[in-house]
Amino acid sequence: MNPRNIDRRRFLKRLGPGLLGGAMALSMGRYAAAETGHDRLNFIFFLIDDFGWTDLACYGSPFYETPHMDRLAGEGMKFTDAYSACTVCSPTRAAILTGKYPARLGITDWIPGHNRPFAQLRIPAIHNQLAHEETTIAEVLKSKEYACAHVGKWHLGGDPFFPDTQGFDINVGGNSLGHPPSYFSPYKMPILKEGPEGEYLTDRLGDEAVRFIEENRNRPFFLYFAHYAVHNPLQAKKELIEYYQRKADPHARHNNPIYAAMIHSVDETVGRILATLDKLGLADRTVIFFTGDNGGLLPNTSNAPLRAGKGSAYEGGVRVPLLVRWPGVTPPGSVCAEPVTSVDYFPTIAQMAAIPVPNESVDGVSLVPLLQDPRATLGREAIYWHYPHYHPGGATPYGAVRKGDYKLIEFFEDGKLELYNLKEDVGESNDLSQQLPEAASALKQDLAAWRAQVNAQMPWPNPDYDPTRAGLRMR
Ligand SMILES: [Ca+2]
Repeated sequence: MNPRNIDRRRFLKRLGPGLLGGAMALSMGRYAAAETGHDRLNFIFFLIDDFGWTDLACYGSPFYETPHMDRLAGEGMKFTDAYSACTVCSPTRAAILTGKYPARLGITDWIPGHNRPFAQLRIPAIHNQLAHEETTIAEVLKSKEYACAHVGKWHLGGDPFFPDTQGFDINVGGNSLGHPPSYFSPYKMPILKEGPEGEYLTDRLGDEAVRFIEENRNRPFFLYFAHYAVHNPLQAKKELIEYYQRKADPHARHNNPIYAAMIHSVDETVGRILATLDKLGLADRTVIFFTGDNGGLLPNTSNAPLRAGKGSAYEGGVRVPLLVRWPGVTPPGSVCAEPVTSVDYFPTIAQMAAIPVPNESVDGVSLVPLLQDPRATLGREAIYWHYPHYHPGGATPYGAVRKGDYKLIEFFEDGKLELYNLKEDVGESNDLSQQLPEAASALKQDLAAWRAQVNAQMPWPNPDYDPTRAGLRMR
């Protein structure tokens, strides 16, 4: 049988029972079609770059001020165990848009990645763009007359692989770059029209996002709002930096005033969008997702109590905040501890929109049951990572699996295994692989079976390996 048919059947099976059942009944019953002439859900997806797990007040930061993000948590659901599909940018973005694991897509490092020619392992080549053949959630929504906007960072290929070739009607600022040359105009970025000199990029993207909502208030829309912030370079508005300088304690876990000011500006855009939805009467039928593409970058922030940060195999590299507000469905102020990951958004949004999906395989599962009841479980066996690359953040080529409370990391250079019980040891300080060798071995087998299933590319021994030059980086 054609494997695509199997994938399609699997997808439809997952989508099936809830499609016209509980989720839609719940959502459709709570609001009237009203004066706007349609009663379909809108979707806003905030993706904050390099945004750490504790970079919000509602996730425990005593320093960063995030009242609007906290409002989302208070009115919606907060996930404690949400993950990015990768420890760096591009793979996670590809996973969000397609519902497929980065390993399946062949986009396992940031585009265009980098190489260490004398390292112990040779790393596989990655695709330098998201292939046009892949179906994005924007294309799925566009097929049902949604207006789709991409605002912010794309990082999934240059021309001709821009967002307007992947289902987005509008593309503001999305190009091949992983970060802006400058957060202040002139930005000198492809695709983005310059603003007045000194305009701040985060504010500008907020303006563009608000305008898109206002212009599309009378039709269903999907706004994918992928902030460039809070990625390097650290640049923020002077008055905000000064504000945070006054309250910074150099010995505290979070203490960088520029980084705090960048978060502050992002939070203001969240506030402006919430206010716009309220003003236009759209809040009740607009679902908001808010998450990050990988862990916080050290030392810009600290992800403590998690270990390490962006570019590492540990939780600090991949555990991210996730807030979802689905009015009338997500219980206000609810907290969900089920592990979820980037590939889940595609099937979630498809189910919420009651849209039949195209003939594609999807690795994620719909989060709708959790959004209805945070104590529900997805019944999923495990979630996986595959990063056959080196990273300045500390990662050497590795794979990882989380199953229940346990996480196994397999380091490909020497085959070393590390096993952690995240429920008891969220900081991954107590490696249980020697104490629980059978559990470690079983998870290692799960990981290998998954790699085979997604055709994961493995690194291989490097004939030019030279320990004295192993850390040398080249494109
Ligand atoms: Ca990133």
